[in-house]
Amino acid sequence: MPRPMTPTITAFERSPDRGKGLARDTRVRWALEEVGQPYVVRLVSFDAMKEPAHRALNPFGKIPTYEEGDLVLFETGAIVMFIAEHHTGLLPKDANGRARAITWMFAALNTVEPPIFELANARLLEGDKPWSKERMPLVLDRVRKPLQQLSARLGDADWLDGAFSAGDLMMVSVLLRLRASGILDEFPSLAAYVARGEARPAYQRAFAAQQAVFNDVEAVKETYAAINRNDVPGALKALDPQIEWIEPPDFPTPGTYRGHAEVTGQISKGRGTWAEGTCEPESFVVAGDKIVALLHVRVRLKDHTDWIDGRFADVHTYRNGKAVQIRTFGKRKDALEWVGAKGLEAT
Ligand code: GTB
Repeated sequence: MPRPMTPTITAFERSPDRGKGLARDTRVRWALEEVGQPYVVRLVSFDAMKEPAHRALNPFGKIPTYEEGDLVLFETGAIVMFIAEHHTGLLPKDANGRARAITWMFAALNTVEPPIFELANARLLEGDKPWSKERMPLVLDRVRKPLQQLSARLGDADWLDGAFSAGDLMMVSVLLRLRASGILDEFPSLAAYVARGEARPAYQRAFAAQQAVFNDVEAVKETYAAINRNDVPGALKALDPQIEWIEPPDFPTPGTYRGHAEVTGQISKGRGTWAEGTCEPESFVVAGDKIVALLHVRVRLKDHTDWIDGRFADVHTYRNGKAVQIRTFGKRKDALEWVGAKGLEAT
């Protein structure tokens, strides 16, 4: 059963893996998908993560975080465990089975992930050090050892302890980080185990959602960048031919515009009133297929000397990589409420 208050998680505004699902919000999304809990995602930039507002949620300045009403959680282990404990589907009903599933979550995070994390550091951050080459066999050895032991324990079972659990969700998420290295393929039973995890519909939805964020948010940014440089064809690139743009009465070009031709007229007319200035997205909130762009407009209109400085929001609905609707809201709060992200207006 979904919880009465929609939880909000945080994720990278622009994931360094470009949507390959390796950032840790994917495991939280997966858990939420497994239990059928809708959620909202607030995207944060690397800079915003280090600001006091984000550190109040996670003192270490990292994603993901989880907010539900007054509750704020960080650490994916704690978040996935909270989700598993408050819904059915990720932990067995019997007390010992639950404790064993939780044991596997800890094993994933405490035993299997640290050497994998160390390998990533050795390659990405220390690859150019004079001692890096000499140290690498030792680092690889530390990755392979727990994998051999895990593979021996899994044997030919589908999951680690009976039915799929939060323990498997965490273990598969951790092992997935190894795929690019080729090490996973040295352990065919673990590679098959990971493939079983990835084949789960809930994983597929979680993966698609984080990938869509990467692609679609970049497209939304490009829409505003094109408008700012007065490149109307550029602004249309991410808009579906059947686009519908709804602008409220108190805006410069109020009305509903359908299709590229009408939207071209709308953008050209609105943008044509500017002498100079910009309309920039400050941050993004994602709810399902809806991306809320929280906008800051600062423009000087033609024949005016004063500047208009305001904040509002556009909600872009994305389907198959294109915006099918853009709905403009004068108040950010109304846009967030409209997508079901009530309570986020203060951020
Ligand atoms: N122990 C914490 C948890 O499990 O929640 C660790 C959280 C964490 O490391 N978060 C990372 C982060 O916020 C993102 S997941 N980093 C930003 C920073 O430290 O400034 C780690 C991650 C990042 C990128 C990739 N990638 O691009 O492939 C994969 C994994």
